[in-house]
Amino acid sequence: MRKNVVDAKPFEFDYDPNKTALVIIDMQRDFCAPGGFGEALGNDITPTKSIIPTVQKVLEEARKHHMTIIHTREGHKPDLSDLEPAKLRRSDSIGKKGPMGRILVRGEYGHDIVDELQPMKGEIVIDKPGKGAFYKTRLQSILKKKGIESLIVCGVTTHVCVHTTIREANDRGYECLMLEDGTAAFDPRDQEAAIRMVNQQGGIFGWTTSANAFLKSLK
Ligand code: TIU
Repeated sequence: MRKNVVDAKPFEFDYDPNKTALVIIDMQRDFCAPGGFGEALGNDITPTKSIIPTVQKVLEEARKHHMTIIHTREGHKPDLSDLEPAKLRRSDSIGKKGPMGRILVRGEYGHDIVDELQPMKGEIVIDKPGKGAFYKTRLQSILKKKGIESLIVCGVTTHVCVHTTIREANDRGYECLMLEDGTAAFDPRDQEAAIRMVNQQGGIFGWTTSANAFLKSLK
């Protein structure tokens, strides 16, 4: 029985917290701090940084309710052997030295998750070479083993890694609720469009709601 109900778009989202994971996408310094990958791509990181307190509140409540918590990080091995030339061609800052270490490289300070959202012991961290969290990772087998049916999705950036992950999850049969103010894009136009693209057409990729509406449903 799904006992928790959230006021969401395009209609109420119901879930069983025991079969639901909170998925926090790529809240890394590389996207939320100066000198990282986000800035190297020509963006202002103000919007991605600004959602940290909201995501922190959601994370703390999810911990209190013993939900499955999954953190993801986009990045590559130090030898860049998992970096497709086609990706490097259009993101040529990857692997270069920045103020937080080599950009988007595992083990570097900039690649890690921001202090406020650091994973706790027992929480799952998925390192991914692509935009989607399912591609070349163990995410699907972890979700299957834990009997997860629904995902609450936060993180950055909404139109890139959050969207790719939600689309991958939707095709695999997971129901996704994206938190509108728990996600951010560098440009508000992308944020607005990305939200609409999830909940349009009867919820073509899933549902969207506010962090507060989700928190209310946990109580
Ligand atoms: N460029 C951009 O908006 N995002 C990414 O490259 N990665 C994630 O979204 N994490």
